[in-house]
Amino acid sequence: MNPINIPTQPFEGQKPGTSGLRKKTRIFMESGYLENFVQATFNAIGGAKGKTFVIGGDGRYFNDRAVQTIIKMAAANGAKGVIVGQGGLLSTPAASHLIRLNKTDGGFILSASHNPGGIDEDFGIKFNMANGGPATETLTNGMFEETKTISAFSIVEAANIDLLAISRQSIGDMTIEIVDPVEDYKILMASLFDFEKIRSLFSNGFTMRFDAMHAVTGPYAKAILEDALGASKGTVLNGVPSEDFGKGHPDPNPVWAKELMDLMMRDDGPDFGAASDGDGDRNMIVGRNTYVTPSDSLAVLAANAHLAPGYKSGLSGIARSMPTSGASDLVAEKLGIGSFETPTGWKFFGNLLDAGKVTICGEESAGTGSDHVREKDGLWAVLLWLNILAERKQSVASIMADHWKEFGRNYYSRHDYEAIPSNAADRMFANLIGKLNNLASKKFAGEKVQSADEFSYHDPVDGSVSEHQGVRIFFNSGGRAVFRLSGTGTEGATLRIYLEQYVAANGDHTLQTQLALKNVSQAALDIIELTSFTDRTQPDVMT
Ligand code: VG1
Ligand code: CO
Repeated sequence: MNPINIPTQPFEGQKPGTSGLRKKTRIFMESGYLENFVQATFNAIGGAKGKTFVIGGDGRYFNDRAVQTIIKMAAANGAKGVIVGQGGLLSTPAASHLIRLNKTDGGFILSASHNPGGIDEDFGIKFNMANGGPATETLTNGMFEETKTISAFSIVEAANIDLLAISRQSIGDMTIEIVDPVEDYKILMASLFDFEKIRSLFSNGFTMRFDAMHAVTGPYAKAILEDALGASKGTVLNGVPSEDFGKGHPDPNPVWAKELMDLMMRDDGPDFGAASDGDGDRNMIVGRNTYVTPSDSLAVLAANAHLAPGYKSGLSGIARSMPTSGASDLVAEKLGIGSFETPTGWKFFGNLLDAGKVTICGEESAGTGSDHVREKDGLWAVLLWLNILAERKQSVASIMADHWKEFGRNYYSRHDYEAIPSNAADRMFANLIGKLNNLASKKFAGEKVQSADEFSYHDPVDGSVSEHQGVRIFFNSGGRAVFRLSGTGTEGATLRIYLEQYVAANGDHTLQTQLALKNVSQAALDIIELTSFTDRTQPDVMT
């Protein structure tokens, strides 16, 4: 069981500031690639000696082999123990919970989240820290530095571990605990929500469909929604995790969860629908004939959270990512609690949650969560919605209408332009940033610019500063356009344009979303000069 040190070379791929690595699966399968990331992580945290880690992933192609490799590397690096989800499976929020519950030194989560899976698609790995949250920028920068100088990685030669049996095994002195991926997470959910109330909602005929998109939440949703809460069998669609997610994108939005959307838009459709992404940290919420934007979902959850037992004493504050609409700010204002605007990415919420400044956080990309873990949590959001629906006994549509009547409506949409050549995207952004100071008072498509800036974040807890976090354009009309380049794509650059238009409480809340955003949308395209830098005229995905 002696560790062997295998020489390797500094490697490219890890970007500073990103909490993980996402690449084509075949790249991860090259000898030493995954190993380099894992060793760089061990080095950056000051070694693995005597430490414990959680390991699991979303079940995509190469998940099982990667789990075996990490176990053997942990053993070689002197780790004391690892906790592994049965079958190598763990959703991101469940991994976060296991890290916290067992007070481990961190965990490796294998997922490229919403990116498709398979030998010709994407694979990913991320490291979460002892608080259960994504590696902070300080640590990811450290990992990046390690990747530049790494010269060897350590691994033991040992037989593969049996990942299927709930058991305690060992390699040398390191223990390997194979645990049920769902059990502890289910107990946590039962401690936050009124399962009895939700059970009676279902027994009174309330209907639901949950689309697990062939990804990791299938087993969680079946155990919690169908088995514990009594939703009828068949409530969970696409509930068996598959290596290629049924060849789909496990991205919970109206485009990729079209089957569910079509069902929900029927007058005889279910009362409530939801979908989750590859690693289970994001959610889409939809009522009969009613799509709820993630930004609105965050606002509604925050405004009603006190109806669930886990939040009955109220919230300490609300945080949202910058591109997320201002709907949750209005709720925070009314509740008289703090609201925070952070850069895109869950890692920025960690300090606020640890410091007790916020209870609930969310992103426009359908990530919502609370201080129960340090990750966004798809099923948590679904259960909080169910708890609220069970208490208010109203349809999703009427809850939304009430909400807008009280707070006004933030019409919202995100337009994505995928696989733009990286150099064209870089030139387009350089041009945009170069002219930001001259935009105020100029008119585009009838929208007058009030102000424009590049967002930078000053963390109120540790004082760190994160710059270049996207461009914001505010219009006099109450509209806003935000531009960002995705950090999670694996092909060229993905431009995200986020569009928002506020209509006050006494205004018209019945407009079609894209129509309500027409002017802001055209103004955004004119400002970024999309057609002079690319050949694109239409977004690839609109959510
Ligand atoms: C996207 C989303 C962002 C989210 C990130 C990770 O990032 O926009 O809100 O935090 O994915 O989510 P980007 O850089 O491509 O816009 V997940 O579900 O991949 O852990
Ligand atoms: Co995800």
